[in-house]
Amino acid sequence: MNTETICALATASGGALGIIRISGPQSLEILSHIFTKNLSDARPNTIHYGHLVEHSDESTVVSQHPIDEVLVSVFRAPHSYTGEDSAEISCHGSRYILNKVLELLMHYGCRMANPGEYTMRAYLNGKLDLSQAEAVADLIASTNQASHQLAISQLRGGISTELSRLRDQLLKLTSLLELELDFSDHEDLEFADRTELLQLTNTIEDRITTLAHSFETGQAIKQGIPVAIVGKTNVGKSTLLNRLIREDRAIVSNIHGTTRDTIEDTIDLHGVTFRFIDTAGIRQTTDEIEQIGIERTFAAIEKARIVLWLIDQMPTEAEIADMAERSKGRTLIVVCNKIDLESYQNLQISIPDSKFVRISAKTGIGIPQLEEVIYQAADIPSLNESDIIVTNARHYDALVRAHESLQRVLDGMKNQLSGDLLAEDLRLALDQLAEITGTQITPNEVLGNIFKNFCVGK
Ligand SMILES: Nc1nc2c(ncn2[C@@H]2O[C@H](COP(=O)(O)OP(=O)(O)OP(=O)(O)O)[C@@H](O)[C@H]2O)c(=O)[nH]1
Ligand SMILES: [Mg+2]
Repeated sequence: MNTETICALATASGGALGIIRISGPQSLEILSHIFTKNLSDARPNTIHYGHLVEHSDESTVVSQHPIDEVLVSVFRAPHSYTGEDSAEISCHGSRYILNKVLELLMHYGCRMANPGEYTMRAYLNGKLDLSQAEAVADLIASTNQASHQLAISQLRGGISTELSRLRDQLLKLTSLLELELDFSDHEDLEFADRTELLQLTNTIEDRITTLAHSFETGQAIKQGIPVAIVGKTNVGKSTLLNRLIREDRAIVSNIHGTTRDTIEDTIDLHGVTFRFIDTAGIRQTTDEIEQIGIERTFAAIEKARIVLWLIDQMPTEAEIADMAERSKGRTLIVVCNKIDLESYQNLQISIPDSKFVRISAKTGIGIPQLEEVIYQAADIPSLNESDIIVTNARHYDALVRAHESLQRVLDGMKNQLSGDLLAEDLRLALDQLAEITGTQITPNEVLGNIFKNFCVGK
């Protein structure tokens, strides 16, 4: 248990209200110094109306300066967010008031909280496991339905439950192997059936592989799916970007080479965020700056998951081959633009493994269809509440290592390795999975890395 009492502003400045959080053993005593009511014996889960006041001179008879009219919520250990005695003061959102209150709380013995310190205390006090603590930060950062759903599911223990299931299976495996060891002196005894062991190991390995693979989807959902809009100059790339994001973001003109640098903006399609990147048009040029812009276009293709290749005339075989090569590993969508003009209406092109859509970026014809094709191309599985998707790089890393350990177990089984050698790798896999939920002692350095990215007050 922490002996220090911490305080911090939990809300962003500029709102009508500001909430200050206090947590630690002295919370209610310290708060009582500046509140018109003594809260030292306040019952848990109660809300108290009163005034925050400043005492001008504590040695003489009370001279109180009112600071604000507030509500104080009182929580008691262990039934609070942090697991400690704590309180939340709802003040008016004035920067002056909030600073004043923090200053007074510190005067009476609070310390300013570090980023994520409330959640770290919740973890250390066993209120949350580590993956749930991380989900708190994801929840606050979630910007769309899908990332919100993943964060909520993780916060509610989705990953933790799944991992504890895997852990049980690994423990069963370990005990079967140990059984084999215990009886290995008795040659006439039937040992644990290795085919059964192999099956169980395969099942666990499969599940870990699936979880690790889900990280790609998790990343896409969390960070937005990058979609590069590329093509020759003047085909209407910037017009399309503006149309998709419903805003005049990029400069549009009939001068070739208008866009020099990449321009990025996002929209949500069916609750998933897509990051559209408008790029400099591809052409031969001696202009040094334009050349750099075109290099960035190629870099944008490399980073993209979906490539929209905009055309307004039939590309040559060489151009098709070049684009197919550059967009390898990504979904290529060939978008024929300007179909509002008669001369552009009959363009047809077919490239293996790519999709074809006809639009007019200028008038909006075909845009809903294009959005649908883009959404399908992202191949985001429709998420059920029970789906476990890994969104955290630390979790992914631990899963990959656990997978390697299990792979060694499998190889060992195939090579008739002895049980004690196998058990060693099994134990390693168990430890690696435990890192995710932090059920084992987590080094301070790791904790520091996790919580430093939280906001103060969380
Ligand atoms: N008729 C018609 N004109 C279009 C359409 N889309 C774009 N344009 C016109 O084509 C010209 C070029 O559009 P931009 O969006 O600037 O083209 P771009 O591909 O971004 O060009 P660069 O930035 O130079 O590579 C502008 O005059 C647009 O108004 C369309 O669907 N129909
Ligand atoms: Mg442009």
